[in-house]
Amino acid sequence: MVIAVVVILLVVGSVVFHILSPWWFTPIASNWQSVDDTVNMTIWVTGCVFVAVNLFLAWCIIKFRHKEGRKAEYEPENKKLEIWLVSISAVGIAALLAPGLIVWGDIVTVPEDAMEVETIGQQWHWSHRYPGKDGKFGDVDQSLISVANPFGMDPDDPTGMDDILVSSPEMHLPVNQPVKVLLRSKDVLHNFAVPQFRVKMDLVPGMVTFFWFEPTVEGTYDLLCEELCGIAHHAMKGSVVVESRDAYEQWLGSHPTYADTLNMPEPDLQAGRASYAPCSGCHGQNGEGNLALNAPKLTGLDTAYLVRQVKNFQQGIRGTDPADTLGMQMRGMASTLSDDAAIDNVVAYIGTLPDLPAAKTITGDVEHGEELYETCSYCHGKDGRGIWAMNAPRAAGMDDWYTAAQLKSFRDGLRGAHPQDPYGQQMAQIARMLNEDQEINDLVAYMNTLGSTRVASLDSAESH
Ligand code: HEC
Ligand code: HEC
Ligand SMILES: [Cu+2]
Repeated sequence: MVIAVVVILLVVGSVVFHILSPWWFTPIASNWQSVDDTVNMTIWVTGCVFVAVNLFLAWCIIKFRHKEGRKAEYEPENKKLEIWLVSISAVGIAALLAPGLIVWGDIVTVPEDAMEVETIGQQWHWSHRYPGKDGKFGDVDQSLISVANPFGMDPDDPTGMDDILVSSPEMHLPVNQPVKVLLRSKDVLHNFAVPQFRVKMDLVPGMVTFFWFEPTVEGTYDLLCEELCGIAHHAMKGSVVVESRDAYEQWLGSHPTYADTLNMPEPDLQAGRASYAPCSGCHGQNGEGNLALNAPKLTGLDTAYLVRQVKNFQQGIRGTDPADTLGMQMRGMASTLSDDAAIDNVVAYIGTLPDLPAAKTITGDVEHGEELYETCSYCHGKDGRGIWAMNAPRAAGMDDWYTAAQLKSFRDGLRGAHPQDPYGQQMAQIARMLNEDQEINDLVAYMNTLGSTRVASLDSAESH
Protein backbone atom coordinates (compact mmCIF):
# COMPACT_ATOMS: atom_id res chain seq x y z
CA MET A 1 0.00 0.00 0.00
CA VAL A 2 2.78 2.44 0.97
CA ILE A 3 4.55 1.62 -2.27
CA ALA A 4 1.41 2.37 -4.28
CA VAL A 5 1.10 5.78 -2.64
CA VAL A 6 4.79 6.50 -3.30
CA VAL A 7 4.37 5.58 -6.97
CA ILE A 8 1.32 7.84 -7.32
CA LEU A 9 3.13 10.71 -5.60
CA LEU A 10 6.09 10.21 -7.95
CA VAL A 11 3.80 10.49 -10.97
CA VAL A 12 2.02 13.59 -9.67
CA GLY A 13 5.34 15.13 -8.58
CA SER A 14 6.96 14.53 -11.99
CA VAL A 15 4.05 16.09 -13.88
CA VAL A 16 3.85 19.11 -11.57
CA PHE A 17 7.63 19.55 -11.76
CA HIS A 18 7.51 19.40 -15.53
CA ILE A 19 4.82 22.08 -15.70
CA LEU A 20 6.39 24.42 -13.13
CA SER A 21 10.07 23.86 -14.03
CA PRO A 22 11.90 27.00 -15.16
CA TRP A 23 14.43 24.87 -17.09
CA TRP A 24 12.92 24.79 -20.51
CA PHE A 25 13.96 25.87 -24.01
CA THR A 26 15.80 29.18 -24.37
CA PRO A 27 13.82 31.49 -26.73
CA ILE A 28 14.30 30.20 -30.27
CA ALA A 29 16.25 32.35 -32.75
CA SER A 30 16.21 30.22 -35.90
CA ASN A 31 13.86 28.54 -38.35
CA TRP A 32 13.97 25.18 -36.53
CA GLN A 33 10.65 25.30 -34.68
CA SER A 34 10.27 21.73 -35.98
CA VAL A 35 13.04 20.63 -33.60
CA ASP A 36 11.04 21.98 -30.67
CA ASP A 37 7.90 20.32 -32.02
CA THR A 38 9.74 17.00 -32.20
CA VAL A 39 10.99 17.34 -28.64
CA ASN A 40 7.50 18.27 -27.47
CA MET A 41 6.01 15.28 -29.26
CA THR A 42 8.59 13.00 -27.62
CA ILE A 43 7.71 14.42 -24.23
CA TRP A 44 3.98 13.86 -24.84
CA VAL A 45 4.48 10.25 -25.93
CA THR A 46 6.96 9.29 -23.22
CA GLY A 47 5.04 11.37 -20.65
CA CYS A 48 1.69 9.69 -21.34
CA VAL A 49 3.29 6.24 -21.25
CA PHE A 50 5.11 7.10 -18.03
CA VAL A 51 1.89 8.27 -16.35
CA ALA A 52 -0.20 5.35 -17.66
CA VAL A 53 2.29 2.61 -16.79
CA ASN A 54 2.97 3.91 -13.30
CA LEU A 55 -0.69 4.52 -12.43
CA PHE A 56 -1.46 1.01 -13.72
CA LEU A 57 1.33 -0.32 -11.50
CA ALA A 58 -0.12 1.47 -8.47
CA TRP A 59 -3.61 0.23 -9.30
CA CYS A 60 -2.33 -3.38 -9.53
CA ILE A 61 -0.55 -3.08 -6.19
CA ILE A 62 -3.77 -1.90 -4.54
CA LYS A 63 -6.19 -4.18 -6.34
CA PHE A 64 -4.20 -7.40 -6.08
CA ARG A 65 -2.69 -6.83 -2.65
CA HIS A 66 -2.32 -9.79 -0.30
CA LYS A 67 -5.58 -11.19 1.11
CA GLU A 68 -6.09 -14.29 3.21
CA GLY A 69 -7.13 -17.21 0.97
CA ARG A 70 -6.71 -15.40 -2.39
CA LYS A 71 -4.52 -17.17 -4.96
CA ALA A 72 -2.65 -15.65 -7.90
CA GLU A 73 -4.00 -16.56 -11.31
CA TYR A 74 -1.60 -17.69 -14.01
CA GLU A 75 -2.37 -16.52 -17.53
CA PRO A 76 0.67 -17.10 -19.81
CA GLU A 77 -1.02 -15.86 -23.01
CA ASN A 78 -3.75 -13.42 -23.90
CA LYS A 79 -3.99 -12.82 -27.65
CA LYS A 80 -6.40 -9.92 -27.47
CA LEU A 81 -4.32 -8.04 -24.94
CA GLU A 82 -1.09 -8.68 -26.84
CA ILE A 83 -2.53 -7.35 -30.10
CA TRP A 84 -3.57 -4.19 -28.28
CA LEU A 85 -0.23 -3.71 -26.58
CA VAL A 86 1.80 -4.32 -29.73
CA SER A 87 -0.34 -1.93 -31.80
CA ILE A 88 -0.20 0.87 -29.25
CA SER A 89 3.57 0.46 -28.81
CA ALA A 90 4.03 0.45 -32.58
CA VAL A 91 2.14 3.73 -32.97
CA GLY A 92 4.01 5.25 -30.01
CA ILE A 93 7.44 4.27 -31.31
CA ALA A 94 6.62 5.48 -34.81
CA ALA A 95 5.52 8.81 -33.31
CA LEU A 96 8.86 8.99 -31.51
CA LEU A 97 11.04 8.17 -34.51
CA ALA A 98 9.32 9.45 -37.65
CA PRO A 99 9.29 13.22 -36.93
CA GLY A 100 12.95 13.06 -35.93
CA LEU A 101 13.90 11.43 -39.23
CA ILE A 102 11.97 14.01 -41.22
CA VAL A 103 13.44 16.96 -39.31
CA TRP A 104 16.94 15.51 -39.56
CA GLY A 105 16.45 15.16 -43.33
CA ASP A 106 15.52 18.87 -43.45
CA ILE A 107 18.54 19.94 -41.42
CA VAL A 108 20.98 18.34 -43.87
CA THR A 109 19.05 19.32 -47.04
CA VAL A 110 20.54 22.73 -47.72
CA PRO A 111 18.45 25.28 -49.71
CA GLU A 112 19.97 26.71 -52.89
CA ASP A 113 20.21 30.29 -51.63
CA ALA A 114 22.20 29.40 -48.48
CA MET A 115 25.50 31.21 -47.95
CA GLU A 116 28.40 29.13 -46.65
CA VAL A 117 30.63 29.54 -43.66
CA GLU A 118 33.20 27.14 -42.32
CA THR A 119 33.88 26.74 -38.61
CA ILE A 120 37.10 25.09 -37.54
CA GLY A 121 37.50 23.52 -34.12
CA GLN A 122 40.77 22.85 -32.38
CA GLN A 123 41.75 22.22 -28.79
CA TRP A 124 40.27 24.84 -27.16
CA HIS A 125 39.49 27.31 -29.83
CA TRP A 126 37.16 28.13 -32.74
CA SER A 127 37.98 29.99 -35.93
CA HIS A 128 35.94 30.70 -39.05
CA ARG A 129 36.37 31.00 -42.81
CA TYR A 130 34.11 32.76 -45.32
CA PRO A 131 34.36 31.93 -49.04
CA GLY A 132 34.93 35.52 -50.25
CA LYS A 133 33.62 37.14 -53.44
CA ASP A 134 33.65 34.00 -55.61
CA GLY A 135 31.45 32.19 -53.08
CA LYS A 136 33.81 29.20 -53.20
CA PHE A 137 36.14 27.88 -50.55
CA GLY A 138 39.74 27.21 -51.53
CA ASP A 139 41.30 23.80 -50.84
CA VAL A 140 42.72 23.13 -47.42
CA ASP A 141 44.94 20.36 -46.16
CA GLN A 142 45.64 19.30 -42.63
CA SER A 143 49.34 18.82 -43.45
CA LEU A 144 49.67 22.49 -44.48
CA ILE A 145 48.64 23.81 -41.05
CA SER A 146 51.44 25.83 -39.42
CA VAL A 147 51.92 28.94 -37.31
CA ALA A 148 51.98 31.03 -40.48
CA ASN A 149 49.07 29.10 -42.05
CA PRO A 150 46.70 28.20 -39.22
CA PHE A 151 43.83 27.40 -41.60
CA GLY A 152 45.93 24.98 -43.66
CA MET A 153 45.17 26.91 -46.88
CA ASP A 154 46.56 25.49 -50.12
CA PRO A 155 48.65 28.32 -51.65
CA ASP A 156 48.34 26.75 -55.13
CA ASP A 157 44.54 26.97 -55.26
CA PRO A 158 43.43 30.33 -56.74
CA THR A 159 39.84 29.97 -55.42
CA GLY A 160 41.22 30.26 -51.87
CA MET A 161 42.90 33.63 -52.37
CA ASP A 162 39.75 35.64 -51.58
CA ASP A 163 38.70 33.41 -48.67
CA ILE A 164 38.24 35.53 -45.56
CA LEU A 165 40.02 34.19 -42.51
CA VAL A 166 38.58 35.00 -39.08
CA SER A 167 40.94 33.76 -36.44
CA SER A 168 38.81 34.95 -33.51
CA PRO A 169 36.14 32.64 -32.08
CA GLU A 170 33.48 35.27 -32.80
CA MET A 171 31.55 34.75 -36.05
CA HIS A 172 28.97 37.07 -37.60
CA LEU A 173 25.93 36.21 -39.72
CA PRO A 174 23.31 38.32 -41.49
CA VAL A 175 19.81 37.93 -40.09
CA ASN A 176 17.14 36.07 -42.13
CA GLN A 177 19.71 34.54 -44.47
CA PRO A 178 19.93 30.75 -44.68
CA VAL A 179 23.45 29.59 -43.94
CA LYS A 180 25.21 26.29 -44.48
CA VAL A 181 27.73 25.68 -41.71
CA LEU A 182 30.62 23.42 -42.68
CA LEU A 183 32.49 21.93 -39.75
CA ARG A 184 36.11 20.86 -39.66
CA SER A 185 38.29 19.75 -36.76
CA LYS A 186 42.06 20.06 -36.57
CA ASP A 187 42.52 17.51 -33.82
CA VAL A 188 39.82 15.72 -31.83
CA LEU A 189 36.01 15.49 -31.79
CA HIS A 190 34.31 18.79 -31.04
CA ASN A 191 30.65 19.75 -31.11
CA PHE A 192 29.20 22.98 -32.52
CA ALA A 193 26.18 24.00 -30.46
CA VAL A 194 24.18 27.21 -30.14
CA PRO A 195 21.15 26.45 -27.98
CA GLN A 196 19.01 29.26 -29.48
CA PHE A 197 19.49 27.86 -33.00
CA ARG A 198 18.35 24.36 -31.96
CA VAL A 199 20.99 22.68 -34.11
CA LYS A 200 24.22 21.05 -33.08
CA MET A 201 26.68 18.87 -34.89
CA ASP A 202 29.92 17.06 -34.19
CA LEU A 203 33.18 18.13 -35.82
CA VAL A 204 34.93 14.91 -36.80
CA PRO A 205 38.65 14.88 -37.59
CA GLY A 206 39.23 13.81 -41.20
CA MET A 207 35.81 14.80 -42.54
CA VAL A 208 33.65 17.85 -43.13
CA THR A 209 30.19 17.72 -41.53
CA PHE A 210 27.48 20.29 -42.19
CA PHE A 211 23.97 21.50 -41.42
CA TRP A 212 21.96 24.57 -42.32
CA PHE A 213 19.78 27.04 -40.48
CA GLU A 214 18.41 30.54 -40.79
CA PRO A 215 19.04 32.94 -37.91
CA THR A 216 15.85 34.91 -37.34
CA VAL A 217 16.58 37.16 -34.35
CA GLU A 218 19.45 39.66 -34.12
CA GLY A 219 21.68 39.27 -31.09
CA THR A 220 24.84 37.69 -29.71
CA TYR A 221 24.68 33.99 -28.92
CA ASP A 222 27.12 31.73 -27.11
CA LEU A 223 28.82 29.16 -29.30
CA LEU A 224 29.54 26.16 -27.08
CA CYS A 225 31.55 23.03 -27.61
CA GLU A 226 29.25 20.35 -26.25
CA GLU A 227 31.83 17.60 -26.57
CA LEU A 228 31.70 17.25 -22.85
CA CYS A 229 34.41 14.70 -22.13
CA GLY A 230 38.02 15.85 -22.38
CA ILE A 231 39.97 18.39 -20.45
CA ALA A 232 38.70 21.76 -21.65
CA HIS A 233 35.89 21.57 -24.22
CA HIS A 234 33.75 23.34 -21.65
CA ALA A 235 36.18 26.26 -21.78
CA MET A 236 36.02 26.41 -25.59
CA LYS A 237 33.69 29.34 -25.96
CA GLY A 238 32.87 31.37 -29.01
CA SER A 239 30.00 33.55 -30.08
CA VAL A 240 27.71 34.08 -33.04
CA VAL A 241 26.61 37.65 -33.72
CA VAL A 242 23.45 37.87 -35.84
CA GLU A 243 23.01 41.36 -37.28
CA SER A 244 21.74 43.38 -40.25
CA ARG A 245 23.32 42.68 -43.61
CA ASP A 246 25.09 46.06 -43.63
CA ALA A 247 26.68 45.51 -40.25
CA TYR A 248 27.66 42.00 -41.31
CA GLU A 249 29.27 43.17 -44.56
CA GLN A 250 31.20 45.82 -42.66
CA TRP A 251 32.45 43.28 -40.13
CA LEU A 252 33.44 40.85 -42.87
CA GLY A 253 35.34 43.59 -44.71
CA SER A 254 37.48 44.26 -41.63
CA HIS A 255 39.09 40.80 -41.91
CA PRO A 256 41.99 39.85 -44.15
CA THR A 257 41.64 37.58 -47.13
CA TYR A 258 44.08 34.72 -47.49
CA ALA A 259 45.91 36.76 -50.17
CA ASP A 260 46.24 39.64 -47.67
CA THR A 261 47.85 37.34 -45.11
CA LEU A 262 50.38 36.23 -47.74
CA ASN A 263 51.31 39.85 -48.46
CA MET A 264 51.77 41.09 -44.88
CA PRO A 265 54.68 43.54 -44.80
CA GLU A 266 57.80 42.40 -42.96
CA PRO A 267 58.03 44.05 -39.54
CA ASP A 268 60.32 47.08 -39.36
CA LEU A 269 62.89 46.35 -36.64
CA GLN A 270 64.33 49.90 -36.67
CA ALA A 271 60.90 51.35 -35.96
CA GLY A 272 60.31 48.59 -33.40
CA ARG A 273 63.50 49.47 -31.55
CA ALA A 274 62.45 53.13 -31.41
CA SER A 275 58.98 52.24 -30.09
CA TYR A 276 60.55 49.97 -27.50
CA ALA A 277 62.56 52.80 -25.89
CA PRO A 278 59.77 53.89 -23.50
CA CYS A 279 58.95 50.24 -22.69
CA SER A 280 62.52 49.60 -21.59
CA GLY A 281 62.05 51.98 -18.65
CA CYS A 282 59.95 49.31 -16.97
CA HIS A 283 60.58 46.03 -18.81
CA GLY A 284 64.36 46.55 -19.05
CA GLN A 285 66.80 47.25 -21.89
CA ASN A 286 66.68 43.59 -22.91
CA GLY A 287 63.05 42.91 -22.03
CA GLU A 288 64.36 40.96 -19.06
CA GLY A 289 61.75 42.27 -16.60
CA ASN A 290 62.05 44.34 -13.44
CA LEU A 291 60.67 43.06 -10.14
CA ALA A 292 60.96 46.48 -8.49
CA LEU A 293 58.54 47.92 -11.05
CA ASN A 294 56.39 44.78 -11.30
CA ALA A 295 57.08 44.75 -15.04
CA PRO A 296 57.51 41.19 -16.30
CA LYS A 297 60.05 39.68 -18.62
CA LEU A 298 58.83 39.89 -22.21
CA THR A 299 61.45 37.87 -24.05
CA GLY A 300 60.71 34.21 -24.67
CA LEU A 301 57.00 34.81 -25.28
CA ASP A 302 55.66 34.00 -28.74
CA THR A 303 54.78 36.81 -31.12
CA ALA A 304 51.07 36.01 -31.37
CA TYR A 305 50.71 36.11 -27.58
CA LEU A 306 52.56 39.42 -27.21
CA VAL A 307 50.54 41.06 -29.98
CA ARG A 308 47.31 39.82 -28.43
CA GLN A 309 48.21 41.16 -24.98
CA VAL A 310 49.14 44.62 -26.24
CA LYS A 311 45.86 44.76 -28.18
CA ASN A 312 43.94 43.52 -25.15
CA PHE A 313 45.45 46.33 -23.09
CA GLN A 314 44.66 48.87 -25.80
CA GLN A 315 41.06 47.73 -26.24
CA GLY A 316 40.30 47.58 -22.53
CA ILE A 317 40.03 43.79 -22.49
CA ARG A 318 42.86 43.51 -19.98
CA GLY A 319 43.85 46.02 -17.29
CA THR A 320 40.48 47.68 -16.72
CA ASP A 321 39.46 46.18 -13.38
CA PRO A 322 39.91 48.95 -10.77
CA ALA A 323 41.70 46.45 -8.51
CA ASP A 324 44.19 45.61 -11.30
CA THR A 325 46.47 48.60 -10.70
CA LEU A 326 49.45 47.07 -12.53
CA GLY A 327 47.35 46.16 -15.52
CA MET A 328 45.98 49.70 -15.60
CA GLN A 329 49.51 51.08 -15.56
CA MET A 330 50.42 48.94 -18.56
CA ARG A 331 47.20 49.91 -20.29
CA GLY A 332 48.33 53.51 -20.42
CA MET A 333 51.61 52.46 -22.01
CA ALA A 334 49.97 50.25 -24.66
CA SER A 335 48.18 53.26 -26.06
CA THR A 336 51.55 54.77 -27.08
CA LEU A 337 51.64 52.24 -29.94
CA SER A 338 49.57 53.95 -32.59
CA ASP A 339 48.47 51.11 -34.88
CA ASP A 340 48.76 47.40 -35.65
CA ALA A 341 51.97 47.90 -37.61
CA ALA A 342 53.56 49.65 -34.61
CA ILE A 343 52.59 46.70 -32.41
CA ASP A 344 54.01 44.20 -34.92
CA ASN A 345 57.24 46.17 -35.10
CA VAL A 346 57.83 46.46 -31.38
CA VAL A 347 56.95 42.81 -30.81
CA ALA A 348 59.31 41.77 -33.61
CA TYR A 349 62.03 43.86 -31.97
CA ILE A 350 61.40 42.17 -28.61
CA GLY A 351 61.84 38.87 -30.48
CA THR A 352 65.44 39.82 -31.34
CA LEU A 353 66.43 40.47 -27.71
CA PRO A 354 68.46 37.84 -25.83
CA ASP A 355 66.39 35.53 -23.63
CA LEU A 356 68.06 36.10 -20.25
CA PRO A 357 67.30 33.77 -17.32
CA ALA A 358 64.26 34.80 -15.32
CA ALA A 359 64.02 35.65 -11.62
CA LYS A 360 63.50 32.76 -9.18
CA THR A 361 62.10 34.19 -5.96
CA ILE A 362 59.44 31.70 -4.88
CA THR A 363 59.87 28.43 -2.99
CA GLY A 364 57.31 25.75 -2.22
CA ASP A 365 56.54 22.05 -2.22
CA VAL A 366 57.89 21.03 -5.62
CA GLU A 367 56.31 17.56 -5.54
CA HIS A 368 52.87 18.94 -4.85
CA GLY A 369 53.48 21.52 -7.55
CA GLU A 370 54.30 18.77 -10.02
CA GLU A 371 50.93 17.12 -9.36
CA LEU A 372 49.14 20.41 -9.86
CA TYR A 373 51.06 21.12 -13.05
CA GLU A 374 49.63 17.98 -14.68
CA THR A 375 46.52 19.96 -15.77
CA CYS A 376 48.56 22.92 -16.97
CA SER A 377 50.70 20.70 -19.19
CA TYR A 378 47.76 19.98 -21.52
CA CYS A 379 47.86 23.57 -22.72
CA HIS A 380 51.28 24.95 -21.75
CA GLY A 381 53.23 21.77 -22.53
CA LYS A 382 55.06 19.35 -20.22
CA ASP A 383 58.11 21.60 -20.33
CA GLY A 384 56.08 24.80 -19.91
CA ARG A 385 57.30 26.21 -23.22
CA GLY A 386 53.78 27.00 -24.31
CA ILE A 387 51.78 25.44 -27.14
CA TRP A 388 51.02 27.86 -29.91
CA ALA A 389 48.12 25.81 -31.27
CA MET A 390 46.35 26.14 -27.89
CA ASN A 391 47.05 29.87 -27.63
CA ALA A 392 48.82 29.08 -24.37
CA PRO A 393 52.02 31.12 -23.92
CA ARG A 394 55.26 30.04 -22.40
CA ALA A 395 54.66 29.71 -18.67
CA ALA A 396 57.92 28.25 -17.32
CA GLY A 397 61.18 30.18 -17.31
CA MET A 398 59.33 33.45 -16.98
CA ASP A 399 59.54 35.67 -13.89
CA ASP A 400 58.12 33.50 -11.12
CA TRP A 401 56.70 36.41 -9.10
CA TYR A 402 54.81 37.51 -12.19
CA THR A 403 53.51 34.00 -12.91
CA ALA A 404 52.22 33.78 -9.33
CA ALA A 405 50.64 37.24 -9.55
CA GLN A 406 48.90 36.42 -12.84
CA LEU A 407 47.51 33.16 -11.48
CA LYS A 408 45.96 35.16 -8.64
CA SER A 409 44.64 37.77 -11.08
CA PHE A 410 43.01 35.09 -13.22
CA ARG A 411 41.61 33.30 -10.18
CA ASP A 412 40.23 36.47 -8.61
CA GLY A 413 38.66 37.75 -11.81
CA LEU A 414 41.04 40.68 -12.44
CA ARG A 415 42.20 39.11 -15.69
CA GLY A 416 40.24 36.88 -18.05
CA ALA A 417 36.83 38.17 -17.03
CA HIS A 418 36.08 40.30 -20.10
CA PRO A 419 33.53 38.79 -22.53
CA GLN A 420 35.87 39.55 -25.47
CA ASP A 421 38.74 37.65 -23.88
CA PRO A 422 38.13 33.98 -24.74
CA TYR A 423 41.71 32.87 -23.98
CA GLY A 424 41.86 34.74 -20.70
CA GLN A 425 38.50 33.22 -19.76
CA GLN A 426 39.87 29.75 -20.45
CA MET A 427 42.84 30.35 -18.22
CA ALA A 428 40.63 31.93 -15.55
CA GLN A 429 38.44 28.82 -15.40
CA ILE A 430 41.51 26.70 -14.79
CA ALA A 431 43.02 29.11 -12.25
CA ARG A 432 39.90 28.83 -10.10
CA MET A 433 41.08 25.36 -9.08
CA LEU A 434 43.93 27.01 -7.14
CA ASN A 435 42.10 27.86 -3.93
CA GLU A 436 45.08 28.42 -1.67
CA ASP A 437 47.93 30.82 -2.31
CA GLN A 438 50.22 28.05 -1.05
CA GLU A 439 49.13 25.92 -4.03
CA ILE A 440 50.23 28.70 -6.35
CA ASN A 441 53.62 28.84 -4.65
CA ASP A 442 54.02 25.06 -4.93
CA LEU A 443 53.09 25.18 -8.58
CA VAL A 444 55.45 28.03 -9.39
CA ALA A 445 58.24 26.35 -7.42
CA TYR A 446 57.80 23.31 -9.65
CA MET A 447 57.66 25.45 -12.79
CA ASN A 448 61.00 26.95 -11.73
CA THR A 449 62.55 23.49 -12.13
CA LEU A 450 61.50 23.23 -15.77
CA GLY A 451 64.00 24.08 -18.48
CA SER A 452 63.89 27.67 -19.61
CA THR A 453 64.90 27.28 -23.21
CA ARG A 454 63.60 29.93 -25.52
CA VAL A 455 60.33 29.16 -27.21
CA ALA A 456 60.60 28.57 -30.94
CA SER A 457 59.92 31.83 -32.74
CA LEU A 458 56.70 32.41 -34.60
CA ASP A 459 58.02 31.32 -37.97
CA SER A 460 59.86 28.19 -36.94
CA ALA A 461 57.47 26.77 -34.32
CA GLU A 462 56.53 23.21 -35.15
CA SER A 463 53.37 22.76 -37.16
CA HIS A 464 50.45 20.67 -35.95
C1 HEC B 1 55.23 52.06 -16.41
C2 HEC B 1 55.85 50.79 -16.58
C3 HEC B 1 55.61 50.06 -17.90
C4 HEC B 1 55.93 50.49 -19.15
C5 HEC B 1 56.61 51.78 -19.54
C6 HEC B 1 55.51 49.43 -20.05
N1 HEC B 1 54.97 48.41 -19.35
FE1 HEC B 1 54.33 46.64 -20.11
N2 HEC B 1 53.76 46.03 -18.28
C7 HEC B 1 53.95 46.76 -17.12
C8 HEC B 1 53.38 46.02 -16.01
C9 HEC B 1 53.36 46.46 -14.57
C10 HEC B 1 52.85 44.82 -16.55
C11 HEC B 1 52.18 43.68 -15.78
C12 HEC B 1 50.70 43.87 -15.78
C13 HEC B 1 50.02 42.86 -14.89
O1 HEC B 1 50.57 42.54 -13.84
O2 HEC B 1 48.96 42.39 -15.30
C14 HEC B 1 53.13 44.86 -17.97
C15 HEC B 1 52.76 43.86 -18.85
C16 HEC B 1 53.07 43.86 -20.19
C17 HEC B 1 52.75 42.79 -21.11
C18 HEC B 1 52.07 41.48 -20.76
C19 HEC B 1 53.11 40.41 -20.58
C20 HEC B 1 52.54 39.04 -20.36
O3 HEC B 1 53.32 38.15 -20.11
O4 HEC B 1 51.32 38.88 -20.43
C21 HEC B 1 53.22 43.16 -22.33
C22 HEC B 1 53.13 42.37 -23.62
C23 HEC B 1 53.82 44.47 -22.18
N3 HEC B 1 53.72 44.87 -20.89
C24 HEC B 1 54.40 45.18 -23.24
C25 HEC B 1 54.85 46.49 -23.11
C26 HEC B 1 55.28 47.30 -24.22
C27 HEC B 1 55.33 46.83 -25.65
C28 HEC B 1 55.61 48.50 -23.71
C29 HEC B 1 56.08 49.73 -24.49
C30 HEC B 1 55.14 50.25 -25.44
C31 HEC B 1 55.40 48.46 -22.28
N4 HEC B 1 54.93 47.21 -21.95
C32 HEC B 1 55.66 49.50 -21.42
C33 HEC B 1 54.55 47.98 -16.99
C34 HEC B 1 55.00 48.75 -18.03
C1 HEC C 1 42.79 25.00 -21.32
C2 HEC C 1 44.14 25.41 -21.57
C3 HEC C 1 44.94 25.93 -20.39
C4 HEC C 1 45.23 25.28 -19.22
C5 HEC C 1 44.81 23.88 -18.80
C6 HEC C 1 46.07 26.18 -18.48
N1 HEC C 1 46.27 27.33 -19.17
FE1 HEC C 1 47.39 28.91 -18.58
N2 HEC C 1 46.82 29.94 -20.23
C7 HEC C 1 46.06 29.44 -21.24
C8 HEC C 1 45.85 30.46 -22.24
C9 HEC C 1 45.05 30.31 -23.52
C10 HEC C 1 46.54 31.62 -21.77
C11 HEC C 1 46.64 32.97 -22.47
C12 HEC C 1 45.61 33.91 -21.93
C13 HEC C 1 45.58 35.21 -22.69
O1 HEC C 1 45.80 35.23 -23.90
O2 HEC C 1 45.32 36.24 -22.04
C14 HEC C 1 47.15 31.25 -20.51
C15 HEC C 1 47.91 32.12 -19.73
C16 HEC C 1 48.61 31.73 -18.61
C17 HEC C 1 49.49 32.60 -17.85
C18 HEC C 1 49.80 34.05 -18.13
C19 HEC C 1 51.14 34.15 -18.81
C20 HEC C 1 51.60 35.56 -18.98
O3 HEC C 1 52.66 35.74 -19.56
O4 HEC C 1 50.91 36.47 -18.52
C21 HEC C 1 49.99 31.84 -16.83
C22 HEC C 1 50.98 32.29 -15.76
C23 HEC C 1 49.42 30.51 -16.94
N3 HEC C 1 48.59 30.48 -18.03
C24 HEC C 1 49.69 29.47 -16.09
C25 HEC C 1 48.98 28.27 -16.07
C26 HEC C 1 49.08 27.29 -15.02
C27 HEC C 1 50.02 27.37 -13.85
C28 HEC C 1 48.17 26.31 -15.33
C29 HEC C 1 47.82 25.07 -14.51
C30 HEC C 1 47.24 25.36 -13.22
C31 HEC C 1 47.54 26.67 -16.58
N4 HEC C 1 48.04 27.87 -16.99
C32 HEC C 1 46.60 25.89 -17.23
C33 HEC C 1 45.53 28.17 -21.33
C34 HEC C 1 45.59 27.21 -20.34
CU1 LIG D 1 35.77 21.01 -28.22
